[in-house]
Amino acid sequence: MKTWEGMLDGSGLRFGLVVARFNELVTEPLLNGATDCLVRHGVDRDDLHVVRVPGAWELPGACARLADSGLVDGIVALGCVIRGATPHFDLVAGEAAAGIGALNRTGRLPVSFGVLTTDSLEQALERSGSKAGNKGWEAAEAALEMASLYRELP
Ligand code: INI
Repeated sequence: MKTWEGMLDGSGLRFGLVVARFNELVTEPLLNGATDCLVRHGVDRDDLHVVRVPGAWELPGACARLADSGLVDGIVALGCVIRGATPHFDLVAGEAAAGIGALNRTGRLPVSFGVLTTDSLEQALERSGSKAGNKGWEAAEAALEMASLYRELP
């Protein structure tokens, strides 16, 4: 039996961190968590490319451009969509998830989903570095494992 799995060794791997400015109170800590994760796992800071976009709606397009650039081996998409009184949440969160999912499914390089979709700012803050951890860190770890896997997988 041959098992294929990625390792959490980032040496020699290059990553894109595509981050939405909307709700930056949340997305900046997500970016810090993702960066910290990658650097602690051996990724060289010079191999990190940060791309900022206005909101989660814009994440898929920027991730697609970065994937096509050849600059990176994996991408972490970071954003935060907080439910409001209108259907806007569903449209923005749905587009971000569908767009990032479609890009990830092509398999050319991994695109992990570090987009929080919450009912309140409090829930988002809990998931960006307080009592529920940091989902930016988790998304970066997933991108790292998958980039390592894709380096090996025929
Ligand atoms: N963008 C977000 O990233 N999070 C949100 O909660 C949000 N809400 O609620 O409106 C949001 N809207 C902006 C959107 O992502 C686009 O930037 C905008 O529609 C311009 O295309």
